[in-house]
Amino acid sequence: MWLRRAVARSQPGYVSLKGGAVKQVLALSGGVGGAKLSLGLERVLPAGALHVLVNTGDDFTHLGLHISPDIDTVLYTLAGRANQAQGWGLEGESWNTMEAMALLDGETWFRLGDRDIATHLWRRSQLDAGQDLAAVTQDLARRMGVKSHIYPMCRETVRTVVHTDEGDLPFQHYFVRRQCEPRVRSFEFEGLAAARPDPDVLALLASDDLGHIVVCPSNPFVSIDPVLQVPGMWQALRDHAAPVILVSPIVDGMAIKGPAAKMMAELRVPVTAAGVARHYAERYPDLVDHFLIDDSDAKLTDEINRLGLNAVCTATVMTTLEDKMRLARTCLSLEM
Ligand code: FO1
Repeated sequence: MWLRRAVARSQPGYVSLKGGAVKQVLALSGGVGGAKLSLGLERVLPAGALHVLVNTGDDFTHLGLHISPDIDTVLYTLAGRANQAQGWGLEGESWNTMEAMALLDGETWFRLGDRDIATHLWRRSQLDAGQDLAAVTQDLARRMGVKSHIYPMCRETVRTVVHTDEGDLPFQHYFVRRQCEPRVRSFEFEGLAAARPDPDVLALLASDDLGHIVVCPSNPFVSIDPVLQVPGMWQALRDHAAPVILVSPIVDGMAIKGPAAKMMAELRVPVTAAGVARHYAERYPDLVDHFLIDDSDAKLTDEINRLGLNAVCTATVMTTLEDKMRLARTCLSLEM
């Protein structure tokens, strides 16, 4: 026990308040939904106690730049600079570069704002200088004044490929260029077999200072599956003593944001919170302890409980900061 604590205290994520150990929280996140709950968690926790593990399957190289959409959505949200109406990018953005690109007849289907481009240029320069994505992300967070710890799901390159009725599409070509129009057959996470969980995240999981693991209401198939399927990751989460709490991204048969409902229908998964619960229960046995569903889905409680998850009804739709903090407190009130 002493040795494990000593190891934990040497990790960057260790936080001490008034000499005592403060429990750390690990959140798994994709883009918008994950960033919203991460913000709620950050606001109710002591500074530095939140660790966010973020999907990088959506990353790609575009116009020579390394784009990490989900990492940037989490970073910008926690920095208080996210364009909330748009759901990605920075607030107060201008588009001069894209307009100039259009005059060159260059690629403008993936819109990079002038300020956002600074992030991508900086990331590219640091990667070219030999830093890995985890170090670059940590540095970006520090420069943006973010106190929480943000980790890419792995340091290796993993790319989501969407198998559709019209052939295989790289994720952003499916999502942005084709506006999720082609019918999905399945997803593949290229490079995943060679990926490893981030060593800092493994160190956190090896410590008993981790109090809760929260799977945010992000898309199960393209945001959370890539994170959990980094070899060894979901088993390490399952084997930790901390409770795993998952918030359903489907409320009353609809996705709060994004194409999750359309994907589920095309994959022939029932478009309900119970359909989401079954996906996790079957693919990751014994991982999830508590499954948070919206009050409007209370009728699904028995069905979800029968899958071995403890269904908890609460208000899961996050519109205001208060909603985000309330949901965060509910997550953190749950024990094994
Ligand atoms: N999403 C869009 O729908 N259209 C865009 O032009 C677009 C540009 C973009 C630029 C930077 C960035 O970090 C994200 C951007 N996104 C855009 C969002 C992003 O592609 C997706 O929302 C995520 O990959 C899904 O989580």
